[in-house]
Amino acid sequence: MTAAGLLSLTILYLCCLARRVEALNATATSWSTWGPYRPNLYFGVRPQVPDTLLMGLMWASGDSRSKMLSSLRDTCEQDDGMQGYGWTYYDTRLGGSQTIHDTQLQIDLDTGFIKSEDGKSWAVRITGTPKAGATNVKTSLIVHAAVEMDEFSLPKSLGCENQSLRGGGVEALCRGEIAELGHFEFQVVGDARNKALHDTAVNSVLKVSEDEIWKAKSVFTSQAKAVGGSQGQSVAVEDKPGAGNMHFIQTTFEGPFTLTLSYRTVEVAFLDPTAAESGLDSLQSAFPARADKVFPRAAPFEQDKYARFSQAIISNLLGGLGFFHGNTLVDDSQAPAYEETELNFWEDAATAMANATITQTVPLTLLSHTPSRPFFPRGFLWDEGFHLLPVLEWDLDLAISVLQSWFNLIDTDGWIGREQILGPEARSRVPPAFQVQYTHYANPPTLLLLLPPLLAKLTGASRYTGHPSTHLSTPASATALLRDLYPRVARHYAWFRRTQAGNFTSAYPRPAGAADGHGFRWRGRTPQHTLTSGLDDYPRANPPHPGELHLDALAWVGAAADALRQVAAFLGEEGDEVLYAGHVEAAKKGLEVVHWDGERYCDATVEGGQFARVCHEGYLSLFPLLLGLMDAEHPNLGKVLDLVGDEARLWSPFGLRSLSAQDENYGEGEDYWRGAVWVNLNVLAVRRLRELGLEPGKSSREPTAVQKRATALAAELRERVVNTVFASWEKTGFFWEQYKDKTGEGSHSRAFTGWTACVVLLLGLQFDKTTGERGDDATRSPQ
Ligand code: 6A9
Repeated sequence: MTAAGLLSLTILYLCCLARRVEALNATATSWSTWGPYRPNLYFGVRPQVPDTLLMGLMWASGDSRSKMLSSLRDTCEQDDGMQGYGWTYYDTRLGGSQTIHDTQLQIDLDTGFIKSEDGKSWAVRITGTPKAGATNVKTSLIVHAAVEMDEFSLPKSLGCENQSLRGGGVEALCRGEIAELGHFEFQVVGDARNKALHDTAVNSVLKVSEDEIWKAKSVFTSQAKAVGGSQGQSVAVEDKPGAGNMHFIQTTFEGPFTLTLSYRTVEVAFLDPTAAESGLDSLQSAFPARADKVFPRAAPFEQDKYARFSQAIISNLLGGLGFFHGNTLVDDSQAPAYEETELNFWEDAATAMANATITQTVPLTLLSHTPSRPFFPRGFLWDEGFHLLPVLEWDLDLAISVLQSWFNLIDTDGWIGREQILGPEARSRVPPAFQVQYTHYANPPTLLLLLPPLLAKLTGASRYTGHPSTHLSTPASATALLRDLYPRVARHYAWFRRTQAGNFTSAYPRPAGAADGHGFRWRGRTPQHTLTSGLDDYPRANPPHPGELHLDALAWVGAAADALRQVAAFLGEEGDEVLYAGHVEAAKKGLEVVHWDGERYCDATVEGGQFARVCHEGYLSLFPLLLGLMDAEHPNLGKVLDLVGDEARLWSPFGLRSLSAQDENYGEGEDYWRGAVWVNLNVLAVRRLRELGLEPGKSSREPTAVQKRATALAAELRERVVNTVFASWEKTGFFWEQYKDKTGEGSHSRAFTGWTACVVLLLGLQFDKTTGERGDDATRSPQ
């Protein structure tokens, strides 16, 4: 070995050692350590610790070995015959209960997860209830557990032994040790009433490699196939307990059953089946009152069915929280074509992309809610800003730790990837063409917009009835938090302005008075898509032009600047406060000079050498309103409200349409953002219209006519949107990605409890509809 080689080995060793020590110091657990943070699985548990213990539950028909192998349920899938699944009550801090209606296998499953306050123990109680009328229902349950090797392949241990007490008692016991978790144990405990068909089998698979560790189903299936037919009719796979890094504990039942999986670090006791059961019972009975307190319901949504609705929404939003760890694919080639300055820039960019070197980043970590467990079980930047709106009400600590996790991903340039596909497990759900993130691509900065409401909660300026914040309740700690976040968010904002700037050189004709800071442009568009804007197929200038200016990009800059202005003011950063206030004014000026065509707000482009506006009425036209850049006295407000309330354009029986029914593109092509009702932006619309109605008038105390209209629209829109999501949930058992403007039916992805969950924020809004005057808000802060 060369001296250099020896040296680098030594360095590697020393840094392992340093890592190891750091990890040992970090064994402190808290309520947040463990949870069902693998939302892509029907039930999967892991700690918020990288390279660690991954656990989960699979189930299948217990009729025969071949049926078992062909019906194995593991990852949430669209088409495996579930008639609804989800959390009926769930709190990230405490636990909750998920019901799974497996119509194909004729069984209802319940996974009740509960954890101790110190985070050192938890249990999941799995109950199976055959569907009414179904006889001889045999179900095979497979608990799986695996330890990851850490990045230096340091040994981690896990061993299981079969206790095999049929019909009750402990069925299996596993022990292990991982630096971050210390010594731990978990056990599977049966119930005396269970009719177990075979002895519980503990099946160990030795040395499953790093890229297999998360594939419980495929590892199990190939293992089962490898041991082959020697087992005859037996459903259980091979009974071979022992040390290994992946274990399966399988039990097959006939009829109803209960099985409890309990975990503990060895210094505390197990949550045994009795403790788990009573803990879950008290969680369940306390949950409705808590949900009602945080999300009060006002007329006409007082009935109990809306209470169950709001509980299901918040539970499933929270139940979609995932902890992700792994590398991601990035194109940071900064190819000249990515400047997008030439005509046909998207073709040049595509060529450059095809030739670019893709980098695998170092492993990154993210704690994030997810748009949908079966479809999009990973982090999406602008979605998370919506997810955190209800979470901010529910649990401030949780919202803060998610925000911190996202802001930690902001790189030294200020960039943050739009879609976080970390590690092979997350990657396995995304076609290769969509895996790579580009360092010149942006996405709406919704997370920045959360800072003012967060600040208001931290300082007590706005009402907070969620979990009492445990360590941020003093002004000093609020300041410390914002001081910590501020440089990163400011960097991200500066990155956005710099990289998504519109071109105001003499190269393109611009309206008089338009200058730098008055216009921005999403990079990464093609004739059909502007994925970076979040409004994928919303119609824009066609063909695209390097001189384009996008209305929403400018509105996001203006709103983000206003958010930063408020943080700067709180922190006493006067210079920054003035700077950001100037950016807000510039954005407002740009809206009028560049984007207003006399009737509506539009995109702008260059056409035949001339400045031209591109007007497709829809959500895009509403951004100045939605993002708080128009006040009640704004001269264009009346026309914007005309558009909102026009049945022939945006106003549908089920909420605001994404694209006007009169637009030539309405319902055309992919028909994604071309008419369907999206809940996230409808919620912003209700909230903003309502605020406009409540704004104190400059000249009189009475609301103006336009304010009364805003209030009336808000009140009516609120009811329509809630009714739409509710009716569809009641009928299908699912929340949906979007709703059809013609029928109100849910469409695209189901089990979409991402931003659709924001509907819960509408339940408590009160309006006095008889007078059209200012209403009161059950969720408003005391003045
Ligand atoms: C592509 C296909 C299984 C599209 O909710 C996440 C995003 C939003 O941010 C965006 O505004 N959704 C909206 O227009 C879903 C996008 C999913 C892209 C995945 C790969 C995977 O097929």
